[in-house]
Amino acid sequence: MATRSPIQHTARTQVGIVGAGPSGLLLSQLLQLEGISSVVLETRSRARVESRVRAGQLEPATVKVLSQAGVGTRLKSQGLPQPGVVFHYEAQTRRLDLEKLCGRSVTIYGQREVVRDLVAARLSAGGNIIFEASQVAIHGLDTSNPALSFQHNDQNHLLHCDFIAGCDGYHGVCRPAIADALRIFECRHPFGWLGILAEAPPISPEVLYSCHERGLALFSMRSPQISRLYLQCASDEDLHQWSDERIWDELRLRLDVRAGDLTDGRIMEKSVVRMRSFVAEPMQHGRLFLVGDAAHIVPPSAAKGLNLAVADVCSLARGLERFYAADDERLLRDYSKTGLPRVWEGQRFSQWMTRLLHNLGDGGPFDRRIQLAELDRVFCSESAAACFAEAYVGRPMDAKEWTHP
Ligand code: RFL
Repeated sequence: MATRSPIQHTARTQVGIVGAGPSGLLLSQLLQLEGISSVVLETRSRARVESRVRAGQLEPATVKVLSQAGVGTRLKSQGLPQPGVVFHYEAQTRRLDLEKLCGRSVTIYGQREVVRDLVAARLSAGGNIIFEASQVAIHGLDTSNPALSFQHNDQNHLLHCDFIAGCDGYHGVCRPAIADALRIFECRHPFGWLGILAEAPPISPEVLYSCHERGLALFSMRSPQISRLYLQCASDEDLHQWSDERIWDELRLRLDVRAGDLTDGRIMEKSVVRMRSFVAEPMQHGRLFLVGDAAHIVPPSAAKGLNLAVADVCSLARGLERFYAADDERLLRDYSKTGLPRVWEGQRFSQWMTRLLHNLGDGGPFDRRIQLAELDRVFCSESAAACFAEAYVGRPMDAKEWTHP
């Protein structure tokens, strides 16, 4: 065992979960509904986990799973249904009616709220989430009795498990622990997103993508008072170069709105994220399963990351339920094989949206004309629009995959 000082506490659970992001918390919640025990180890504090601003757009399948998991009450009352999506390019504003095109639509509900709902549900059900756990390390993955060691409150702990779920995101420890068994597929994009969360009334009731020659701008509303806005920027953009005034001016320019239409309210959060496309194959090794961002990252252009993570969670929860209920290992054995086609479809569409909406830099006017032709095609061909809507809204739920039908 690689711990430096003697273990002071040992415990046992069926599934050890690393990471209390949406993946780890939802997995723990679904497992509890099946009577399977778990412990969640999280490196950050509860306050930090509950305050991270990230995703906002949930596919109908994700909304359904969260409701089935018992965390749908606030989502139902505060989630903002998005029956359509709006594109602005070359001084035209065009809307796609998602409901009409594919009979389903997406919902805006912040990831922060999803996490808060899940933490509250876990804790009120007596769930064990250990926040501020440090030095998390994995042991015995190739045995039937793997373990997680960690430090908490200056004490060394060892948690024996049947299985380990690596829900610790892109920068976590689980994927590196099996690096030798993985093949990595990666694509870095030469730009990032500068995102703000601001007290500003909506300029559109629906998500609005502006495909501007200066780069993408994206508007979405989080509530009637709060907006989430993004600007394409350099991948290593220096936030200090962006005063609030400069951000609002650039947003107005790219969104093509007048000063009075987009009011520059208080900016509550400001950050730059890099665009990354990444897949680790296979998504499992021995008794470790990689889930969500630990296994794959998509650029946020098509709002797929959290939705893909939820689909992984459901498929793993179902596999674990079959294992414990019927001693049937087949779903667990096939976790990666069944998940990867879904992941690559998410990558395909996210890549397409990324290339469609950003200033690609080196492509010049030729690439721009291709983008405009692609956009026109979506609006001029009903089958292209339907195809877009289906990919954007996500596939309908396959009942076999969810733990709790
Ligand atoms: P997370 O959310 O990164 O959570 C991982 C958790 O693991 C903890 N951790 C550790 N814990 C213990 N020991 C360690 N060694 C650890 N290392 C890390 C971390 O502290 C953290 O709490 O991964 P998870 O749960 O898989 O969730 C994935 C989603 O967060 C992500 O896919 C989405 O945010 C992506 N995304 C979007 N997805 C959507 O479906 N719809 C959207 O609208 C959407 N918008 C976005 C997005 C991502 C964005 N950024 C920040 C890239 C918009 C943006 C700007």
